[in-house]
Amino acid sequence: MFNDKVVYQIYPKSFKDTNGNGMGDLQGIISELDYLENLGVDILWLTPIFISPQNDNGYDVEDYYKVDPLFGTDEDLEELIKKTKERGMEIMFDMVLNHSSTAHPWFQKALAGDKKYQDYYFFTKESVNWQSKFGGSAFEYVEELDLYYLHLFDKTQADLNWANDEVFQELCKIVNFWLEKGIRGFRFDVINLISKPQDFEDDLEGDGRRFYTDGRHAHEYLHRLNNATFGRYDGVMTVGELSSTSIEEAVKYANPKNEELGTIFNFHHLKVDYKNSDKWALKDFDLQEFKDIMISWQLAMQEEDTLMSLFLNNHDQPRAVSRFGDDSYEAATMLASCMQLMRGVPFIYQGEEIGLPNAYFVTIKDYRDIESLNYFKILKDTLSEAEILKILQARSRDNGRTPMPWNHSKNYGFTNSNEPWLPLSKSDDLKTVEENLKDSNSIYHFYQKLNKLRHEDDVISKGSIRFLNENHPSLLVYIRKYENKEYLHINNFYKDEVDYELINNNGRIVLNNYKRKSLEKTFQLSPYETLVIEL
Ligand code: TEU
Repeated sequence: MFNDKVVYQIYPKSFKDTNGNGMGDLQGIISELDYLENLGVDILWLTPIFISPQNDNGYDVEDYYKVDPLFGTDEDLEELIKKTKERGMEIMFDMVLNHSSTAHPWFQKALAGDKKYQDYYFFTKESVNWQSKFGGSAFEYVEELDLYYLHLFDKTQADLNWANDEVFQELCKIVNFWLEKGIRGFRFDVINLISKPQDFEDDLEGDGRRFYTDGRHAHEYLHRLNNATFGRYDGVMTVGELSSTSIEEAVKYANPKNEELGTIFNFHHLKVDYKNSDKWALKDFDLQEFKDIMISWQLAMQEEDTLMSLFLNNHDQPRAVSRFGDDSYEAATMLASCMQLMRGVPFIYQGEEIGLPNAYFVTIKDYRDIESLNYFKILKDTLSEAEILKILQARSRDNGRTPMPWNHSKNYGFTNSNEPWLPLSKSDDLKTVEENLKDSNSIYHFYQKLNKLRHEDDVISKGSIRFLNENHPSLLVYIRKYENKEYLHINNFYKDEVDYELINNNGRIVLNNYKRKSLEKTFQLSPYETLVIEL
């Protein structure tokens, strides 16, 4: 089980540039292994570093066996794996097996008319009305073939046909290749979308997702993948990214008895600021909805003895500290404490540990993300440019992708190049890594404490969870318990102070983001305060 481990997600492009091309690279990661080790993380998840046209920043893979020269060489990767292991950490790879780039030789052969390779994908005579997740139709017409092919994401990301056993064997070969190279973790991209019907029909109720989300054979494919690859090794941590799934399905993917995945990512709790479920319509976040989702997922996972991942940030999300907080130390630490100390496996996304805020870009020229650029065009039909820019400021995936600010030298020490691939955050509140390391009360040092608790305290790693004050308008409160030790965990999600009454005030303060030294039976929680008490 991985309940005492912490995963740190690296977005290599934005981590640290050492070769001056304006993009982070593997040597940049190697140069900061001390930083990561001192933070106290166990597994480093790297978003895809394979050869790719980079239309979707590496989630469009052209060669699953080779490092993209943008990030360095195969030797750099070997050095990284070796040096990571020397520090007692492991590398987790991001496997994009639902689709390949259209630049992949398989797809190129399919385009050239080779029937064998057309069966690697979904080529059809007619298209149906399914929508791509990045906007527009999910089918692209190929004139030379007079056929359409399916792409649930960008048109350069063609969906692979897992029902074809040759495809399945090729995918197993890739995973086994990396296991032999020493990779001991895998994050499987949109892995609940791998089973599609063989005949497509129009979706008269929605965008098509009900036909391919958690499809008929998804569990079976994953079970077979597990048994043919990572399940043959000890200690491989896996996490499956699940798109639009349900609790019932998620619990099955993560149940160790089913031999599918170690843990899962679901996103329900990160849609509580979507107006009518529309990502591109702004709304303040709804704490009650957030709580209801967290409570039901935590309890369902606990009931089946399965693990969920604990996260508010990743490379597809705006920064939680800006989204659910006010970019302050208090908000960053409360959000971290509230999430990370629940039951499951915590994931930290690069920059989160220094409270890195959103990008705050004011012009479309600063954006690079394919989804943001597509929606900029799509939304123009109904909204003014100023309105769209406001939406992108809140919702663009580039908010989470701005480069790491290491120090106050040129480009915050991220690159020597005059042109970082994506501008750095324009926030005035930004604190660099250097500033965080110097200040013993920084967000970084708070994350260190959280990681230590995860590693050393059985209540956090093994304890059960139950929730209190479930309908309180501003607090999220829970109890973790292991054997006869109990922690009460109180989190104030807003700026207003809140009264709270304890049953007794004899408890010990385990963690707090203010300088609270003692407890009173009735007291006031400060703005964004987090408080953990051993009862
Ligand atoms: O994301 C899958 C996914 O559906 C989303 O998180 C998506 O980016 C969001 O819903 C758009 O609003 C994964 C990767 O994490 C993402 O970076 C890739 O772009 C995507 O798969 C395709 O490989």
